[in-house]
Amino acid sequence: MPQIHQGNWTAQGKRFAIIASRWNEFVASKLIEGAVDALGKTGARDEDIEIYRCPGAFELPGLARRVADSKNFDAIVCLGAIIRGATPHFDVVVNQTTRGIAQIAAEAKLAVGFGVLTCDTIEQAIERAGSKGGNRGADAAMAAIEMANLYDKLAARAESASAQPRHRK
Ligand code: INI
Repeated sequence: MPQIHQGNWTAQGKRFAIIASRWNEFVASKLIEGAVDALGKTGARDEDIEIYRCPGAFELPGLARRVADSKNFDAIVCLGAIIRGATPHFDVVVNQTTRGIAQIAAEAKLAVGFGVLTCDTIEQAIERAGSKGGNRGADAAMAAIEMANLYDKLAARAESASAQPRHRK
């Protein structure tokens, strides 16, 4: 059997930053609630969760980058709600936000959960923020927990490999 490497869903002992925009605050606050609830249920203590707020989704990547650079966290969870009905520049905001957060997820040395809703209507957003479509804030938190644990495993493996080189001269 090949070895399978994946992270588990234990948040205990890890530090989390939730980064959330205020646009469509009714939806954003539900995403935050979902994320905090998921982190708590999987073992994170309140003192290990910090919440950072910014005006809109466009500001999320800049804030997320600085929070990542602070090196105070094992994972960040990015949350927001971009709703087409509310803006003619929906596509610009969506593209810049997703591209910016994806870049941090690929480059920064911590786990990143993506819980930014991109919906046509406020009703669709509400559905995904704790009513019948689940809560994307909670989903993003669970993804961040899993990836933080997987990155820890990779780091531990790299450390033990460098302590015991396989190919000696
Ligand atoms: N920001 C959002 O987070 N959601 C939106 O739906 C939205 N709309 O509709 O425009 C939005 N725009 C603001 C943008 O993110 C920036 O905050 C703004 O352009 C200032 O830089």
